[in-house]
Amino acid sequence: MIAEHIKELSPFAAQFAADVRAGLLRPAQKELPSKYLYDATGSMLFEAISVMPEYGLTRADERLLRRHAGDIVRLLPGPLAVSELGSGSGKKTRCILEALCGREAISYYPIEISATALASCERELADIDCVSILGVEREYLEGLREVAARRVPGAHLLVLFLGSTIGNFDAGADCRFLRGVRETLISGDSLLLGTDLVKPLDRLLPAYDDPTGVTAAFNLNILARINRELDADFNLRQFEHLARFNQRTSSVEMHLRSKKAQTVTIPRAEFMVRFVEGETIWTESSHKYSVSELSNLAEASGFRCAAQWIDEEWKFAESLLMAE
Ligand code: AVJ
Repeated sequence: MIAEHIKELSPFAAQFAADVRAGLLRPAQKELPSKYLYDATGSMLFEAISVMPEYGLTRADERLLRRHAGDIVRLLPGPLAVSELGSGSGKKTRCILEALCGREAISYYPIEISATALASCERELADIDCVSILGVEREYLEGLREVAARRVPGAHLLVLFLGSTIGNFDAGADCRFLRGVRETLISGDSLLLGTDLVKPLDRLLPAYDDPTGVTAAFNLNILARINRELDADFNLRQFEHLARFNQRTSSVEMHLRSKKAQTVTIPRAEFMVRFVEGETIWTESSHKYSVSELSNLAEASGFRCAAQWIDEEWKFAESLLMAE
């Protein structure tokens, strides 16, 4: 019986099952990897979050790139190829690509594990004349190595890592990841890094707990996904969304709190899990950086911060890091 459940799973589902099992059977704080928030439904809910009035992050990122695209590309001598970690909606990338188009034809390599996301980014940016889009369906670093291997001699690479996605890595993993990026680059290549900054809690918390409940839906969807893909019986009405700021790590944490004592069965991952009343599953951390922390991070990962732009309306930084 047990073996049968395993046999039916695709490699992706088997990994999902193993990760869910490991996270929910932890003896202390239960957790789920935040990357599983982004299935088709989760990605659409995130797009909805990004237009909520309380969530200033995406608009700040877009504003900075719209205002400073010209300044950014002026600091980067051509010829240049552009690669992006996570293809995003394409809206932010457009500013950079259009600014570059003024001077040269550009190859753009979005790197993304989701084929759907890649396809929609390609559709979104297809109308820009001087850009050829070459999607890479891989994990970030693996994809970047592939892009670097296709480098034309003499050309430099501009890597985009926008939206403060780096803030979702565990503490320390952000620096390790940037080192990994640096290792695929050569001197003179660059990384444009978008990061959300520390700000007062009365602005930060509503951004992760909007009154319309879109963020709650985004968070709860991870349980719905486990129900759909692993046949589990989570009763979503018996869990509630929780956002809190962890001062020690300077991160907004999202949790799902069990409203009562309950047991959930997850057949395709072959386990049952008990929750006591009030117990939480930690589903995401969103780190909020300080400016000095960013310069340390750049230096510790082998980059030099050549320029930085900060949005004053919603503290957010665009840092142009040069590979030394
Ligand atoms: C994907 C990094 C932009 O951490 O703010 C939004 C995801 N989570 N609301 C973030 C998210 C809850 C988000 N980023």
